[in-house]
Amino acid sequence: MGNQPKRVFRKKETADFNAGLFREGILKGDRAILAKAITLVESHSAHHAEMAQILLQQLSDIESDSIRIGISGVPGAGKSTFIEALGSFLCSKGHKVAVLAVDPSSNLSGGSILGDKTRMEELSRNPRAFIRPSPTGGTLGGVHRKTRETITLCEAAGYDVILVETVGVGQSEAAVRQMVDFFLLLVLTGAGDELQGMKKGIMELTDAILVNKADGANLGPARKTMGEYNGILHFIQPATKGWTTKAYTCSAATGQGIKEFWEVIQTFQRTAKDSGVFDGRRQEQLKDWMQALITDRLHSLFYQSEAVHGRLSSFQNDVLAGQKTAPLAVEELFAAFIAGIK
Ligand SMILES: Nc1nc2c(ncn2[C@@H]2O[C@H](COP(=O)(O)OP(=O)(O)O)[C@@H](O)[C@H]2O)c(=O)[nH]1
Ligand SMILES: [Mg+2]
Repeated sequence: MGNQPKRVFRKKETADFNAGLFREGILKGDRAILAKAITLVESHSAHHAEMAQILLQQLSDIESDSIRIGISGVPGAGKSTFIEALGSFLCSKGHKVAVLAVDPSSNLSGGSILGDKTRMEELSRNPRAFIRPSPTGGTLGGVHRKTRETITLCEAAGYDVILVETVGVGQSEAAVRQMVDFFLLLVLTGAGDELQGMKKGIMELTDAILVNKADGANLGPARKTMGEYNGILHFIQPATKGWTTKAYTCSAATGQGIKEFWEVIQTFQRTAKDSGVFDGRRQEQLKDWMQALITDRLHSLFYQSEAVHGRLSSFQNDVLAGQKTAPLAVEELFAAFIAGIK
């Protein structure tokens, strides 16, 4: 088996692409094959994208009893340390844990989770864990799509806890909320200051707020902060119907509160499954995903069209020069676009 994965990928790619072999490898939990499949999903080549779609289609019948958890928080909140602690705990309980990242800024930084691998040293060596840095390049929409497909691949490979980390910038949080069952916000003490700057919108996305670094001299302040968050959460519409978003404390460094947090997740999963909210959300997410794909597709079809390309800048100039109104310019552009695709 050891040599197979390399051969699958090195051969002349399209004609010989053996989705069946990939499927088999993934179902066996072969990490090398899983990594290669993710590389296909993340690739910018249309050709690889096509191969990825064939494979995803072949995996669409795989059932998975997974939980997808989004984890957000400002840099320094302790996300990586927390994922290391939670991930290692879950692996020891027999779970298989995949850690993915959505980081639109990684185009520039080269992927923050990479540097973080040192903070996830134990987890990255654990045979039950799989850590994948954020795909680089492309728009947030593109990164979103790739991460969604990567989740599918990881679940097919038997990973039943999917942790999706994101940096605390508004847009990526909303994108991650769209692909997870449970959304966690990690915060630090000093809620007073932080809450002022924190957008209510982010709190509306969360299913739990964890005040991290509740250890040593910080234990008291962390508990106080938890109380403050709980006070505010009273006035905020919960992210999940039938679930009350609450604040808790933990120490990712000592492991205190990690087991209790997992119990919260399990209660959430049970409650949301019993009420139908869990499956309902996943269905909604599939619909949204499809909608996003259509929008993406239309967008690129429009801007890549010769008819649009050839006219866009002169129409823009006309509008700027006051020779055409913006709506008229758009009307004419669309007329040209539609004529071009007929
Ligand atoms: N005392 C304490 N320090 C922590 C805890 N969690 C993380 N840290 C430290 O906080 C810093 C930032 O943590 P990191 O996991 O890299 O945060 P991230 O940027 O959100 O991924 C590191 O120096 C960690 O060692 C904790 O529970 N207690
Ligand atoms: Mg980090």
